[in-house]
Formats: sequence, C-alpha cells, structure tokens
Amino acid sequence: MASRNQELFDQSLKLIPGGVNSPVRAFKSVGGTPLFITRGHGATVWDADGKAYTDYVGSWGPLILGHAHPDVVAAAQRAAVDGLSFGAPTVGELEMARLLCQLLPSLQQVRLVSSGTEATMSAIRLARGFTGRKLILKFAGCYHGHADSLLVKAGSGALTLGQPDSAGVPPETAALTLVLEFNDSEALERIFNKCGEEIAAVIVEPVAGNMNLVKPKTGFLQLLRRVCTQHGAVLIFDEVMTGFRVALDGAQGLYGIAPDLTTLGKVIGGGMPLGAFGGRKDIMQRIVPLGPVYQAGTLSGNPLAVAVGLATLRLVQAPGFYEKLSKAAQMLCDGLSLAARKHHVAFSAQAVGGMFGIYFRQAPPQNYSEVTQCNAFLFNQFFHAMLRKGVYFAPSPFEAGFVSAAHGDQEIAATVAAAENVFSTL
Ligand code: KE4
Repeated sequence: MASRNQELFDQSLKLIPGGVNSPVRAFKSVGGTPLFITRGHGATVWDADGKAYTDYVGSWGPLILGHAHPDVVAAAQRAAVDGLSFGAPTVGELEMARLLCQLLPSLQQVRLVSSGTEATMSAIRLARGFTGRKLILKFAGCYHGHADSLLVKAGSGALTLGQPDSAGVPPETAALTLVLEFNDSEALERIFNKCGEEIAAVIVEPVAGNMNLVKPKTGFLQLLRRVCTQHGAVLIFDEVMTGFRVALDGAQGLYGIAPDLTTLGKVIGGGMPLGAFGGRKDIMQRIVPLGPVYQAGTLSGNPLAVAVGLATLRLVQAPGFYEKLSKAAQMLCDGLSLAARKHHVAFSAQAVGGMFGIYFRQAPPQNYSEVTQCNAFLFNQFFHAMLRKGVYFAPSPFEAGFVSAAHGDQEIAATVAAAENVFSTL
C-alpha cells in the first residue's frame, strides 16, 4: 500500500516546487520521500501514515519546549480570540523588547520582524547605512537566511543541495561579500589589514549550525571582536539558531563577547513566525523613522507570534532549564559515540547547550572543508535506518540537531539503543 506521505508528496510536487516550502525539507540529499507531519506532542511527531518519531529537528530549532506545550498553546488561543494583527504597536511587543534587552545585555534596542532572514537582511543594511561602507564579510558554510548578499558560500539548504552560491544573485552583489574559512584567524587578520576600513560588517554564527555544528576555535570570536573594533566594522552575531538554544544569554553569553548587533529568530517565536535584530543604541537609532536606513513589515511583532514567543521565553527561564537541556544533548552524543565505537564506525558527535552535531568522521570538523569530508553515504544509510526505527534526525549531513525539554532519559536511551543496532549493520 502506497504510503500517504508518498501520495501527498506526489500531489504537492504538482503545485509546489520540489513539493516543499523550504528546500531542506525535500530529503534531496538523503533521498526518499519527505514525511508529511500531521501533529507533534512533546518530543514526538507523527507522519501522514500515523507513524510516530522521536523528533530531533524541532522545526529546525524553535520547538525548544517540545511540540504543543500546553502553556504555549494556551497563550496562542488566548491571544487569537482578541484579534490576530493590528498593524499598530501593542503591549506584547513592548514586553518582548524589554525581555530580549534584559536577557541579552548587548541589546540596548531591538526591532521585531517575521523571520531570521528578515533580521539578518535588515542588520546588514543597517550596518552599511551606519558605516557608509559596502563590503561585508561572512564565513563559508555559515547560513544567514536567503537575502541576496548572504547567499555566497552559504550553508544549510544551499550546501545540502550543493549550491552554496545561488543563481539570481548578480555578480556585482556577490562581489561585495567577502568569504573566509570559519576559524581561520590568520586569514581574518590578513583581510582586515588589507581592507578593514572598507568592511561595513562581519556576520557570523558564533557557533556554526548550518554546515552541521562547528564550534569556534579558542580565541576566534575574541579576534573577531578585536578586529571589528579596531577597524570600525560592525560585528553581527547571527544568533537565530544559537539564541536561547545554547544558553539563556546565547552564544554571546557563553563566550563572553558583546557583538554590536545580534539577529534572532527560531526560539523567540516558539514555532510562530518571529525574528528580531538589535544591539547598540547608536546603531539602532539609524533605522527609520529616526534615521535614514529603511526597514518595515506588515506583520512585524505580530501579536499572536509575540504571545507564543513570550510564553516560550518565560518557560526557558526556569531554574536549571539549560543545564537539563545540555545534559540531554550530551547524553545523546555520548551514547551515540559509544555505540559507534563498539561497532568500529568512524563517527563523532558533540553538543553545545541544546544543539548537537553528528558526523561520520573520526573527529568533529573545525571548518567547511572538513565538513565536506564527512561520509555522506553512511549518513544517508544511518538517517533512513533510524527513520525506520522511529527516530527523525535532520535530513541532511549539513544541519545541526536539536533536543527539547521534552526529550527525557527514556527518549535519549531509546534513540541510542536504536542507533547501536543500526551501527552494527553499517
Ligand atoms: P529563517 O529566515 O529561515 O527564519 O532564518 C534564516 C537563518 C538565519 N540565520 C541562521 C543562523 C539560521 O540557522 C537560519 C535558518 N536555519 C535553517 C536551518 N538550518 C532554517 C531551515 C530552513 O531553511 O528550512
């Protein structure tokens, strides 16, 4: 009997390019038919055939509390009955701005938008407007959403599909984006000595999560901070993924760096469309209607999204929340690594807070080129074998994974047991 997922996918392919509304969902790099998820609850999602999976995608990061947390659903219901959107300031937006600036001390002012892409696109334009400079610097394999100037050697779906550079981006635009290897301190010093005064901004994922998880080498973020300060470039921490994922005060808190601007998304919306960019007041004051840098959005700060985001951010502030989340991610990494070693599979895994990376490679990669050396064939075998066992990892070797507060010892242990069985067959 044909799977319902297959039926739905065949129909979707007729009307939606690739049958999906975001390319990484298409299972292109792992092959096979994407799961059509019908519902989620806690750490579990169900597909169109009614099969249950322990979910390590979590909608690519937002679902840090697990699916359909009762307090979050109640917040959505309460907000919805009072109206969905007004295109006018609301109390919730003030509360969200206050909370973000309180939890991330480098944020003196913040503006809400509807996606991470909007946040990074706006932050780049703001940095160029503030400095009057044109060049921006990013790192190979880092993904900052799909704004033209950031689709240069990008990660995530672009890397998954082997198209780190996108068609449709004029060479003149791409030429204004400089790209270095993540963690390459020498190259960073060289480029700033060469043209530091022309660089408007450096945008970086402080812990890279879109070429799989790659940690910053000791001193790399500190060097970034130093050269940006020295040459008057704006340092943008793209914390769309790491924000409220690796720690309550983000990667900037974990590594003790104060960026000039921060971009946020995912967790702050709790699964609803919400992004934000903020930072130094002297920079944020250059945004319309105060300054000359334009930025706008019909649904920016949407009341329903903000209500769900606030409910989520309230719950992540519970004492011990991140210790428990980090412990679950570490228990998963340790269990998978031990199981792989038992069966002599070249495998490694690591976690930062509630995000993790799994690699079919002896040791975790430290940059983009090392990531591309991972054994994608083994990853695909593992991915599908785990899917058959009811465990849903990200359908790409170039994506980080996520645990939620709903992933208890039982879920993690069951995943490790399933993986041990799969490793024995690889
Ligand atoms: P969105 O526009 O997708 O909300 O955010 C873009 C973005 C910006 N910065 C970082 C560090 C990000 O990780 C993202 C989005 N991440 C991908 C997954 N790795 C979103 C999943 C998808 O594209 O479907």
